Amino acid sequence: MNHHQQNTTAHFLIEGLNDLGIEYIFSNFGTDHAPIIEELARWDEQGRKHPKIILCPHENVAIHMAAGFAAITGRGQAVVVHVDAGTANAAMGMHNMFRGRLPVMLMAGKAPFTMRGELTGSRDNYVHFVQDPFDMASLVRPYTKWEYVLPHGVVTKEVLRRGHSMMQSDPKGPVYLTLPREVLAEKINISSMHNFEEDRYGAVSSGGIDDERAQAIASKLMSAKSPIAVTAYLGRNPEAVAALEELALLCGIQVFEFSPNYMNINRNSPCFGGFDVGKGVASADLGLLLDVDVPWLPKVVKVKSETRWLHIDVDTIKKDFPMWGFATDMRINADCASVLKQVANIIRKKADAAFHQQVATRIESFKVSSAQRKDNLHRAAQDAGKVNAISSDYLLATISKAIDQNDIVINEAIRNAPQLLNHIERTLPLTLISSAGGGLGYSGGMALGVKLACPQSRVIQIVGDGSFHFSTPTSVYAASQQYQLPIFTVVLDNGGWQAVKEAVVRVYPDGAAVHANEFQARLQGQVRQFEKIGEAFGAYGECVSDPKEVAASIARCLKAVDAGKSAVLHVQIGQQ
Ligand SMILES: Cc1ncc(C[n+]2csc(CCOP(=O)(O)OP(=O)(O)O)c2C)c(N)n1
Ligand SMILES: [Mg+2]
Repeated sequence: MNHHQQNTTAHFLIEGLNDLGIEYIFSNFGTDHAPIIEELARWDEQGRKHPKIILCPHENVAIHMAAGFAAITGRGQAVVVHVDAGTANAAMGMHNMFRGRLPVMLMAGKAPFTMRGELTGSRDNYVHFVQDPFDMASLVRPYTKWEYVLPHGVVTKEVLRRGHSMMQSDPKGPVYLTLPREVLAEKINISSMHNFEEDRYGAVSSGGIDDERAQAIASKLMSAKSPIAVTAYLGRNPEAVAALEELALLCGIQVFEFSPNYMNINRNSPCFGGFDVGKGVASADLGLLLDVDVPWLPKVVKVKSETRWLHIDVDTIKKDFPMWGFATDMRINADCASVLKQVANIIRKKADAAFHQQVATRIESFKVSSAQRKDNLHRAAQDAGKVNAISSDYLLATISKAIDQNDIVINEAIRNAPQLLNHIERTLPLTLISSAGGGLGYSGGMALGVKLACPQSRVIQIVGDGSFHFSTPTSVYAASQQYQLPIFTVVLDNGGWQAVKEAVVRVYPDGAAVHANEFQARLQGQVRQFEKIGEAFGAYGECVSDPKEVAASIARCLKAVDAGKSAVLHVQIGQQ
């Protein structure tokens, strides 16, 4: 090798991303990225393979595409944004990914620091003076596990490996790396660039537990009369779903989900208890909290003091929650799939006929509440509603019938989320995804990222009208068109922010706002045609206001999606 042969830092950045196995760079470029864009052209010219660039007209879509891709695959990708401005636009997505423990490497260029042409990449534009804030990383610091400024090209690959291992280690999450322009343009000797292999520098995963604690959990479960489990994000790992379904059947555990980010248990399992944790808590003598941040609302759900709680979670202490407040009797920081399998193995060996009989009787008793739940849902879905006030129960039950079990639903239905969760039957892991964070406008970008990860599945985004506004939809359908990622968007139009109205009613049930029926939550205007926003970027669009038309509208939209176009269905579910 010629020891004086050189390449730019930007070249090694691309090479380093390749080494990490990064498949996509969701990008929104600016003046800071000139050295990267130049290198990409050189690589293309030489026919060298680099991570695929997905251009996103808005950073909100870039970061949420990475979120959707990571939610399905577990593999964090790169997002490249423009200095502080792009970081600010991506910050809400960073909040969502941080709360969802989703890995992503957000990279922002940094404005050049030289002013007189001292180095390649030196300041040559007005904005280079104004896009250099004192503490750029503070924009996303509350939402990162790690942050760094690339100090010199010679450590590019080591820094990338470090950031990648951080984001992929349990609990996973976002990292932030900033790249000064002169550093990107700097020439580095090839001979000084080292490799940092995954097997020696890679991520650390949580695993199972010692036999003693597994035995303790097993014996508590075997002596419980009415065990329940509450979970929200165990379903990010299909193996954990299978382990939970098996253990629930083995021990007669009734499983509840509260504000789930994933489908955690097959809805057809006799042990699935639904989403009303309060019902389970009322009679439970033993509760398992499995990968859950907020198992219930303490103000609403009263827990009996006699109930014992075992908490198994990738993050038991909730290290990023300043306040948490759920008492547990045994806290185990571990991987749920491994622990549940360990416990099931012990119980299988210990269980006798009497235990199996007791469990069978218990599971039989679940049938009553389960049948009642299904009956209520069936009844609610019978009434299709009126013109301009289509029932969301009916709409979501109709969508459920029209889609396949492999199709993936992204839930941003907000006040209609209970209807979505209850009516859209899911039986397979990773077919229902929601954001763990509170930043609205995630579902469009996430749907695109999910479609990228699962080209064979249909992706259905169900979103409130307010959230659709937040989702930067022109950017969603532009990217959908450019990269042939068809998604089906259903906009639930209730004329604004029902959640905001309900918050006021909860705090001031007899207040002035209730009396005046004014909650500052109506989004009104003579023309509201959400479907046209899709149409403007090549999507198929429809608006439906008559319940009789719902099934046919859905069918036409799905046909368009199957033919390769996105579809936007604007549904009038009635003014709030
Ligand atoms: C970025 C962001 N801004 C504001 C909010 C506050 N917020 C929470 S729910 C909500 C209303 C959402 O409206 P929509 O999607 O139509 O759902 P609906 O409440 O009508 O069911 C708002 C504004 C938020 N969570 N995130
Ligand atoms: Mg709304």
